[in-house]
Amino acid sequence: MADRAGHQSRRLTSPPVLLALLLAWAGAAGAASLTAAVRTSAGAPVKDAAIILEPTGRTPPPVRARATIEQRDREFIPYLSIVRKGTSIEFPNHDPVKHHIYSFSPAKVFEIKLYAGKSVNPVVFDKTGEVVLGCNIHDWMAAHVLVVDTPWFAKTGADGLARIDGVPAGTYRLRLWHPRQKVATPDRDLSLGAAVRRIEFTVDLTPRLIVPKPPLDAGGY
Ligand SMILES: [Cu+2]
Repeated sequence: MADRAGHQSRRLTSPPVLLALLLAWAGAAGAASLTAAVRTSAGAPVKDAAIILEPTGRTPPPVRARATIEQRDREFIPYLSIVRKGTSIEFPNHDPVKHHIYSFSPAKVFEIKLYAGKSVNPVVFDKTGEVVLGCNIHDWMAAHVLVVDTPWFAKTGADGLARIDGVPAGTYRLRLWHPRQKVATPDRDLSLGAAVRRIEFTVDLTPRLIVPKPPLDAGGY
């Protein structure tokens, strides 16, 4: 009896153990990584390029995400935010002066009138697309929000590199977007397996408009 019970108990427990092992293996084997290297045609690394992987099949359900765009030294930080559709963004003002921020972009029209400190309510970015932010008081202030419908995205650093990890194996449409790209980059279809894929892009940019900031105490704003 004892043998039979032991045998039965082994038979009962082995399938879940096997399943767990199988899932662990599939998880490890199924997670792909993508590295994108973005340069200008002259070979300079391109910072703030958005790299987006959109699954051709099912998109994972959105989660309630939050993001922050600060105002510091009369600039928006960061210059580019990539967020998933439905993300709430807060706009804390760390400056000793007020800001009045706005967007007229179709993907999100809003304004937060003259305020200091914490902004009143977070703004929910509920449509995909490109949003340009400005400030009514400080003309040189500019920032960009790219709203996407996928959890797999990254932006390039000063070295022109971006990496996306933990992507399930499958087929994707790879997009590149930069706020100042001269020409739109065509999307690429690619299939990701377990290995790290490296993709290179060449993107030429219009120069960033630099408007000198008046000293804080001279203009008083
Ligand atoms: Cu401002």
